[in-house]
Amino acid sequence: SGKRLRVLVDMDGVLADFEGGFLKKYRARYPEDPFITLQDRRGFWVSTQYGQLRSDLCEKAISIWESKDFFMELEPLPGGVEAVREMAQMENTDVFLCTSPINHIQHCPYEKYAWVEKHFGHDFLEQVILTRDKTVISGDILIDDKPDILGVEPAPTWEHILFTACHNKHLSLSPPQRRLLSWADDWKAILDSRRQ
Ligand code: DGP
Repeated sequence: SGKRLRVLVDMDGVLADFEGGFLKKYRARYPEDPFITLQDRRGFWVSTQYGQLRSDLCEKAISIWESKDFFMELEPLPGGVEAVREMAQMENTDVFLCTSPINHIQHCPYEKYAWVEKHFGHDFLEQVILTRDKTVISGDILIDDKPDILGVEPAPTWEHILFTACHNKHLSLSPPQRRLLSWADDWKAILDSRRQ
């Protein structure tokens, strides 16, 4: 029990169901158009795969997450809010929510804060970090569903733990990269493995 452990937790795809929320609203808005089931999702960028399905679907996909209330109304993923609350209560442990807002700034940044206030309470707003470059944020662990987290810092301080999502579950990781399969998986053991 030496220094404090700092854990960075991503929001979309880790705490908030971006993929499920997207598909539901896409199908409601474009009922005549083809869609990609969550089982068939591949690659982090939703708009890329929709654009490959049919070129006009790229911008239709983008229109969904650029809409008002999209981020605010995302459902929590199972066990995530509870796990982060518990993590934040642990001794010698600091938790921050580290998330990249989309570049369409109208709704997303506000709604990400509002989502945190709704599900964690007002005080937890202190823990929010909005950044487009997670490599410049220091921490011991980053739990994130994006396979490649790149930025200007070539040697980030954190170990990236890949949180399993529909789009990354088929990827084979190059060792020593580790996964958290879900919030039912042993996240406490991963934290303990990084404690001094
Ligand atoms: P993060 O999960 O913090 O790395 O943020 C990435 C954001 O990008 C998240 O809100 C999901 C969103 N996203 C997913 N697919 C696409 C896409 O094809 N284009 C854009 N611009 N954003 C996407």
